[in-house]
Amino acid sequence: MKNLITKAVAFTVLVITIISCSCAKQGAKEEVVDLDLPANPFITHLYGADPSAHVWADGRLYVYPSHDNDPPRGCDLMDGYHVFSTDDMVNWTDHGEFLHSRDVEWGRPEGGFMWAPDCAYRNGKYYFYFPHPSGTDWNNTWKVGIAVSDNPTNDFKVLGYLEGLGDAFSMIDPCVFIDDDGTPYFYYGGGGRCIGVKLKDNMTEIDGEVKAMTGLRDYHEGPWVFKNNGLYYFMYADNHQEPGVGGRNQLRYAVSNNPMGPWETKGIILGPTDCDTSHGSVVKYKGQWYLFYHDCSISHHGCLRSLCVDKLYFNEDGSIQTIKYPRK
Ligand code: FUB
Repeated sequence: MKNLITKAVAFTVLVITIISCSCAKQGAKEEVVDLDLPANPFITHLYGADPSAHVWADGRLYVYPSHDNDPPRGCDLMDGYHVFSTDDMVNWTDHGEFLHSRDVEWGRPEGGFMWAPDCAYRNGKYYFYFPHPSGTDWNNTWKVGIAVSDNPTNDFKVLGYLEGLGDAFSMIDPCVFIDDDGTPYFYYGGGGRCIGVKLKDNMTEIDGEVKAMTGLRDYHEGPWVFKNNGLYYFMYADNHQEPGVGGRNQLRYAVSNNPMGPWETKGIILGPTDCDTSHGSVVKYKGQWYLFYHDCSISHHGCLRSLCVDKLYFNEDGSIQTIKYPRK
């Protein structure tokens, strides 16, 4: 009898556990922390552009922008990457300069031209991808350098550059996207041309043939790939040269069921700002999506740009609401 009661109790506990686990799964709703945003621009002590934002395992949000040096000479003198981090969007830490063109052995002798970067985490290491020319003839000699570190903010050592990418003319603005199954993808390109390719697990070699990204209406530069609800999103800067609408770049997006496209152009995430260029990233932090981008509202100069952030919202059908610029 005692044995029977023990078995009945054990069975009941098992059933309750199964039911409660399945309810927890079905009802699992991601908590959204509604953080206050800082005033834009949120970094005011130095100029920066092209922010790539990532959330790393320590729960902080990190932003890797390019650095506009003052005084500028076009975008030629951009150099000395800094990384910034926060855990509340308002208080930002500048972790200081962590990479300069003088650290790049294969780089152009005159330095500068450290343009829009990205960073990725894999197997305990942080990989920093930066476009930099290898010759004086800068726009024909772009390479994507790779630096690696055991931590996200400093000690980056330049390993070399990604080989096998093909024609270098105007090929800038690297972006690395790691899919849910762990496959890393690499995208880059300016001047109207963008390519994508898988990366090997070592994050320093391409895995297969590069492929042109197609279906991107009016693509100019600045790719950024992310995923929401199983759909891949490709954000980029357009040329915005349609007659009668200006010339300042906008951030457009396209979607696909495959991280290598073909892409279907959708809408505009950010219309023209006060800057000719536009370049940014989309990231989810504490359950809320954000757009990081740049404008020129401090300097009113196109090569002295400043970092901005706004909340980004999806509609029920997966489309993205256009952000109001400037935020009031
Ligand atoms: O910041 C230098 C270049 O300007 C970037 O590589 C482009 O995306 C544009 O923002």
